[in-house]
Amino acid sequence: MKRMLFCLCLVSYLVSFQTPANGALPSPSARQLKWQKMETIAFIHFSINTYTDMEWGFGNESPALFNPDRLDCRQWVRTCKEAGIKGIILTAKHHDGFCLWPSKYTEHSVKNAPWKSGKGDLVREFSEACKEYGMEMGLYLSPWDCNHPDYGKPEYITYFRNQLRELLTNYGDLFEIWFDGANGGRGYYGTDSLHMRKIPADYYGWAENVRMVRELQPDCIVHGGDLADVRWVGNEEGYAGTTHWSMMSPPQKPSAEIPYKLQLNTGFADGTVWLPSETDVSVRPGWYYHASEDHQLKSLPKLLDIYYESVGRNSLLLLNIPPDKQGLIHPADSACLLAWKKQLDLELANDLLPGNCRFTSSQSEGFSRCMDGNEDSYWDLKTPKGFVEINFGKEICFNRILLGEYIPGGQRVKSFTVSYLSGGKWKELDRHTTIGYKRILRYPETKTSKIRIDFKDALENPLINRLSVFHAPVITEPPLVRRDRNGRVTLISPDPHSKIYYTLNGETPFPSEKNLYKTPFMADGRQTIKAIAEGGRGRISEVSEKIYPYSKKEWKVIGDTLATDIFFDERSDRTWRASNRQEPVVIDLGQEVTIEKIDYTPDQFRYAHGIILKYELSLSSDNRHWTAPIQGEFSNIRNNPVTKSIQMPPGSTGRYLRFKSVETVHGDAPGIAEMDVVYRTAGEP
Ligand code: FUL
Repeated sequence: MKRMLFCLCLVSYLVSFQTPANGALPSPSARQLKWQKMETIAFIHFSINTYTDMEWGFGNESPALFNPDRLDCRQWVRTCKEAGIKGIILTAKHHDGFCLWPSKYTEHSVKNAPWKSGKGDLVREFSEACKEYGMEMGLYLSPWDCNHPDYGKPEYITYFRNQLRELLTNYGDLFEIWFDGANGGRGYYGTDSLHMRKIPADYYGWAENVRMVRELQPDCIVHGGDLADVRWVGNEEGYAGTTHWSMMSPPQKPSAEIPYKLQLNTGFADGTVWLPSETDVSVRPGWYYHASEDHQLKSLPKLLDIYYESVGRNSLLLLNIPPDKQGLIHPADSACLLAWKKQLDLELANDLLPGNCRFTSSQSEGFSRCMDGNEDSYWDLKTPKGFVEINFGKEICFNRILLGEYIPGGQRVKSFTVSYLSGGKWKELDRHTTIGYKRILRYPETKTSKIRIDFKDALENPLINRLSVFHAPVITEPPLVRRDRNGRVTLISPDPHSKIYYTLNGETPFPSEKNLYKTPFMADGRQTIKAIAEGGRGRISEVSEKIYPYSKKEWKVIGDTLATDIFFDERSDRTWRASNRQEPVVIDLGQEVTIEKIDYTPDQFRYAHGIILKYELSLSSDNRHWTAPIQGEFSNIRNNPVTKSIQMPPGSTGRYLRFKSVETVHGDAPGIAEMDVVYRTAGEP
């Protein structure tokens, strides 16, 4: 729903936009071009949710919770700078309505927080830190406000614009304002009960909101609303489509045929407006910091995938790093970012072109401009089709090709192929569609003396301003550690040629015969399993670690052996689907325990089904007498369908759990890929 609102607004905007008068291709404004060249920017999600362990607050949270004792915006900005990030967007106000600046228009802000005795202004400190480090500053202002009593009424729009004006005028230049499209409807809205407030599609009056931005911050990019400069990429997992146009149009067919997220993820070749995408994704499962996720940061290989599937697919990457309760970026997050930057610099450091290569091309005039390092000069192919053949003069090894279009002339390439010479014959490596601002292709290490790129089709003659070939150092991905309900452990490496070494004593494994993994093995009960993979040429992966506090052998789903098998197998590629929407599942843990939290993992397929949005949960000691059901929602699971936790109140004891889906994201039958229960047994502290 929340994003649908965004898309409906987007469509109304697109319909209002005329094809450029001269029939020329859509192209970026100066503000959009400057933004695109930033390539990688960061989100900072830090607010009252940091202290409630929530993703979406209800608006009734007390400002007294907000008290970061070591808050240091300079540390945030320094960390991002060292990771090569060019701009940072701070959640000045998220959906719960709590303001990180002492707004004149509400008491629900840092004014009434213990932090700096209510004299703090976090947006100011953030602004000063950005200025000190030469970092571009952006702000996130949630239109949805679960705290404000007038939300849903006309009066709220005045309040929203007053706050927008405060942010646009009091904190310096902004490179982007993010008007989030989420609206779950539920909130306290200044009352003493949780209830729903729906709004009409044209509630926010975006024309005036954007006019204010243009007037007060003319160089500021607008994300969201219906007069945006950039679009959402259509997911929060960090990937743009392999076909990715910066142009958008009203849906070619009723959006029911082309899901709107897919439209956002691919764009339209015949799009009538330049609306490049922003790929927003968090370094952790959630957008806010949760201590329970400290061990779930995205791995280096995953972050590299995200870079290549966003910046490397004509999108801009917006990577979220959430500071912890102290107000600091966690050391694990900093280390993760710096390792990512270091590896990327290694992978795209040594361009094999032009070197001593000889080039043959369909249009030799101006060819060298695509390799001169100046993105404002380009090779004009003069015809929609063409080719370039690169002769390295000797055998080389490559695994990356980088291409770019001179986008002030519009995005033109519709399809191209890459081939290499092998055994005296040309072999086609692969076929692609779009290039755009930047396209980076990854290959297995490939040896050849010649590479050929054939431009097969284009909207107009391609204007290529980047061409590079790299031999990136290959990293070895850490192995997956899986243990099924019976304690059978399987270690899996994404690289079938790598060897896996592991330990069960908590020590870091090293390559040795005694640590070598050969086949699945039994390791039930309390276990710490650490594993590494050793790839080609001896490269060692990061360490994978799984800590198992107890056995799950006695766990079962009463009356459903298939569910029993799937819920506890630690496999995200298998999902159990209920036969009907409302039937609860009852899990028997085999003993009376004190439950701390319950983790639900939805279907992990890219186009997932059965994602549970709202649930009811009860506990029992005898499977007859049940506690009053806990009702809750998995906030933001629609766009971020990762493992979500239900934190249980202290002293929640039982042997049986009854878990019932009340509502799913798509209204279909609920699906469960994994259920995990974190508990203490009677004897444990
Ligand atoms: C979504 C929000 O609901 C999330 O909480 C987060 O802020 C993400 C960036 O946008 O719409």
